[in-house]
Amino acid sequence: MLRRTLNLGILAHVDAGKTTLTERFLYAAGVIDEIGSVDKGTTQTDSLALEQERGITIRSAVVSFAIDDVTVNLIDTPGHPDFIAEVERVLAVLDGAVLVVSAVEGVQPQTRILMRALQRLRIPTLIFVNKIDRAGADCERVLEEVQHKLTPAVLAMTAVHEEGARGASVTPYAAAADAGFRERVLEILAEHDAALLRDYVDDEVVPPLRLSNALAAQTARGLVHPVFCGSALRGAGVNELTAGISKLLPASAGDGDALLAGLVFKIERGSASDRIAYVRIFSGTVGTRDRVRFGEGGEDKVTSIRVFLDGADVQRPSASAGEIAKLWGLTEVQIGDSIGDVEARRLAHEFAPPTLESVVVPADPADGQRLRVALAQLAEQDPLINVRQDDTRREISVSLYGEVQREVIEATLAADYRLEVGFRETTPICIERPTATGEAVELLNTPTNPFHADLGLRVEPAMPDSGVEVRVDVDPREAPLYVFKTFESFVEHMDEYVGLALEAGLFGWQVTDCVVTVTKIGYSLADGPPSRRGPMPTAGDLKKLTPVVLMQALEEGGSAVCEPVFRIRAEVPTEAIGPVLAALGRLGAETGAPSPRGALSVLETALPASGVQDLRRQLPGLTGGEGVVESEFAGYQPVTGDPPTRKRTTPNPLNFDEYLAHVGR
Ligand SMILES: Nc1nc2c(ncn2[C@@H]2O[C@H](COP(=O)(O)OP(=O)(O)OP(=O)(O)O)[C@@H](O)[C@H]2O)c(=O)[nH]1
Ligand SMILES: [Mg+2]
Repeated sequence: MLRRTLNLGILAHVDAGKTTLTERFLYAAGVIDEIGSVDKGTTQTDSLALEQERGITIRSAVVSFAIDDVTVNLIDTPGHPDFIAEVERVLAVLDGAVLVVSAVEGVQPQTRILMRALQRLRIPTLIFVNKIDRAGADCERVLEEVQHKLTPAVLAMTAVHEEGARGASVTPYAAAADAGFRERVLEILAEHDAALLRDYVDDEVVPPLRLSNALAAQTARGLVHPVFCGSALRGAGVNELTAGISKLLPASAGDGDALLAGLVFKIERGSASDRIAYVRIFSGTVGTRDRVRFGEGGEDKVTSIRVFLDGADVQRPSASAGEIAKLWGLTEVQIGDSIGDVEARRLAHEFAPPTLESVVVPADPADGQRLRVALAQLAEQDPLINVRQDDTRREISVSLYGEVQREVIEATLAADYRLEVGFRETTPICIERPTATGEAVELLNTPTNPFHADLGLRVEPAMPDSGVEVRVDVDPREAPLYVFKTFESFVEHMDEYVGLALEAGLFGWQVTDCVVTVTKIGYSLADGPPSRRGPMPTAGDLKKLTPVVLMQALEEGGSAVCEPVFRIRAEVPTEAIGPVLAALGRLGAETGAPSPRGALSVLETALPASGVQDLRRQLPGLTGGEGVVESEFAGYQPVTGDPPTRKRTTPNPLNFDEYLAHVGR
């Protein structure tokens, strides 16, 4: 029998039951004899000590089981918003997903964020409404919420009985026997299927097989989302969901004989501190002892390969298109690297970046070097922590999504590296946006330019969230093609140099939302006229000159420091509304009228990152522990008052002598 592979992500808000559901699948497939429990710390995928202690998933984990002729590589992801980077890294390797929603808590802000990403990437997604056994479960309400807040294109696949009780169960709807279900299926599928629509309108009888094929086809295209209900804890509805996964989600396609193309989505360190790369292979085959290319110019020999099979990973001589493999031997490989001869896919960038940072301080000042090594290793597994060190090498800081992630880093350093550390206060990561157009030119053979090249740059403000666009507006004949070979390569290099130079603006923050145009380029020649006579420049000359000109242009136009802001939604006991409103007022939030919902009132407003942290700290005291606050990143907005500055990791090019001493001539 030809085996197919389905790389399946399980995504949801925190505590929805992803890890419990994963255990259920493994049990149902006969991979484990006993179902592990998140609360006892005995599940397969929450294997880190820290995950077991805390009862939450921190890292994505791959585990495999079989449904008929399909090998499912299931990726259990964390639901806590502090670990969303883990989810982001797996999105590009999925063939399909199950989005879990709790039948009690319903659609959460995190659910919306995840569903939007799944839809943008057109990942075929089934929805599982879990915890139907818990008091307060209400699948009908949750289904309406899903339609209202996530997508109207949903189709309930199961009926629920004895909802809210331990004995809650489900039965699948059948198109053959259930006219009402058949009608609903036809109605939803006809929207994207002209032939079905015709038959529907003409009252033709549509055979059930044609309906189920059409449903699978539209699910595969992400046009419709079948919804299953059940209880991962008690096993109800899991068989129906399993059948849905095998019938409705498309197994991976790929040619094992084609050129090798893979993507590294996870890095782990083995027991011998060796680097293990998790690679989704899109085409071709990789074998042990093959020399493979990765990233930008890396190449190494694969020393060992393991693939996932029935709850374990097994050694194999090779791995092929469609599979996820663990590769040993690629010592310098990084998350996000392509593997092989062609690039098939890149990592997704679907979620907001971390908005907080904090300085990490070793308890023992003598541990500074060990801390740097340890954090560099953690950054291999999670590049978004973006370890920064200022040029005096005294302070080291990391980017963070939130307090839980900070605690996890602290605990990991203690457990895995025997490093006691403290964190300074977490502060928001701001950005800088140019406020007006600025231009600057440096000419060669002038006192302020030792770099053997002319360079002119213009910086213009652009729309918020537009990022950086680099344009080159010079005569191609003037570009130093003897350095860069082609004009395209020159443009690519300028793009890179501008990107590097924008890492720290006038106030030390990353500069973004602008258009940078190269307005002049020139270089010295050994036999040129006196004004142009001099040594030929190297790529390094332009790389070092770019920040000098760019900062001058930025200074001319000016920039505004903008802080991250969040939309928040607080649910508080109605009697506590007064103190909460007062606290929000002190934090500078403008709040509309609260909308009372019986004993609870809902407040919605926007707050800067620092305010969200303050509110989270104050809320338990203000509401007797009853208040909850949800926050969702909502972009950046100019700070009021004195703009905060960030310590640069390299000297400011506007302090020319210091800069020159740092980069060299
Ligand atoms: N009553 C009931 N409880 C459930 C069900 N599924 C999970 N739970 C419980 O919900 C809690 C969270 O379950 P997990 O499986 O850890 O949820 P998760 O989605 O993996 O959580 P994170 O990975 O931390 O985001 C645990 O206490 C589970 O026992 C269910 O179907 N019914
Ligand atoms: Mg989990």
